[in-house]
Amino acid sequence: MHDLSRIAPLFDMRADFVHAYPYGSGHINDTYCAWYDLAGHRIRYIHQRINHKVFKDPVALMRNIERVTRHALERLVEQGHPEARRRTLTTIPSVDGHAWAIDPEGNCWRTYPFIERARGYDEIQSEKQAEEAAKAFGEFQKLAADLPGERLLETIPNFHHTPKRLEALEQAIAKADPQRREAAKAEIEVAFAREDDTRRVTDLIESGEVPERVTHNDTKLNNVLLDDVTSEGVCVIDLDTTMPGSVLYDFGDMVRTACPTTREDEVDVSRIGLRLDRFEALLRGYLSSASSFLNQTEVDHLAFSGKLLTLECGIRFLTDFLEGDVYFKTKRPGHNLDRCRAQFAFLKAIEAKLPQMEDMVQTVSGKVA
Ligand code: ADP
Ligand code: GN1
Ligand code: MG
Repeated sequence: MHDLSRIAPLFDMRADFVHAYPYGSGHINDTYCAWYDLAGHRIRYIHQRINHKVFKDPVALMRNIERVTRHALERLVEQGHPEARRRTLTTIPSVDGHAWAIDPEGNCWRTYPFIERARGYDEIQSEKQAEEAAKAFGEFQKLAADLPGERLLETIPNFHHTPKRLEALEQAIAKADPQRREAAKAEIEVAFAREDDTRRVTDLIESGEVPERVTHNDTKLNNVLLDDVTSEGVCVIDLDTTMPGSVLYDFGDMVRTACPTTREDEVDVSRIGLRLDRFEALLRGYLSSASSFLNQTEVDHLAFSGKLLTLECGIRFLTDFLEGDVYFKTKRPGHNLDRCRAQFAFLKAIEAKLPQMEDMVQTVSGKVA
């Protein structure tokens, strides 16, 4: 917990700090909602400490974010969007004119206007939400596609290189505390039994069949804010991993987070299933905004991408459990192992329904084309 009254003066807020409290359920950064007084009116902002253990160069990361958010705002204004500033993150400058500020302890902070009348969901509630979220992520990719200038910095190299994630698991197993290794025996087997799957998309990228594009790379459902009234995707947030990637990583993570019947860390794995209606809704939403730029190989791997990203995320939770919970924020002992078990239960649910998912891709993409 940080003292936000010491962070507020680092930014050009033009309003008086009132109070702040930890906000949201992200696993990486320290996020605070901060209320300010502006001539008797209360307005709120998001102050965020960037996790510099995860993101080694926060200032370079902020340069990526500045480029992406400026470009998005320019496009929205050009299109005459009535709510342009609610449709993209915009950064509030620091007192010395940067999109970030460094506190006396060396932490890197940023500030965003709070997007009102919208929220992100840890657990999906309706088909409509799936459709709107996927449409918004597709629109984000479309917008990022014509980002001018040099290639974006890779804020985490090989972030979705699944074979390398499996290698990292292998190394973690070798170094792990024996009790943890024993507790995770069954999950380790699940991961290594799917070694071939881990290579499928990286092989397609290497052969050029799947192109590199600017993608979000962390498209979990709570990283898009949906309008409180209409459920429309208002604003894509959490842009730390927006960098060169594959659309399959983005679509796959939507499947991982919008199609299970439970939360990401459900302990009762017997409750974990796959909602095909939600998968179909994701396809409808995503293809409505992305079909104009996807190639056939990308479309043909949309169902598989859900399996891949679920496997990869399970591997990452498992690795973190074996390494002693050093990456993802956890709320209880064994939390990362629970998350891994939930991912692997969902993985099996996908495997059981993959042929139906493949059929849906062909039907929905045929209708959209
Ligand atoms: P993390 O990388 O830790 O997931 P996020 O950037 O996703 O951090 O922020 C954590 C949570 O804070 C989000 O899930 C969302 O609920 C909330 N949040 C972040 N930015 C905003 C914003 N500009 N307006 C409203 N809520 C926000
Ligand atoms: C993290 O930052 P957040 O909570 O939106 C992670 C994602 C994982 C996700 C699992 C930078 O996302 O890659 O899929 O947790 N982000 C980073 O819930 O590692
Ligand atoms: Mg997040």
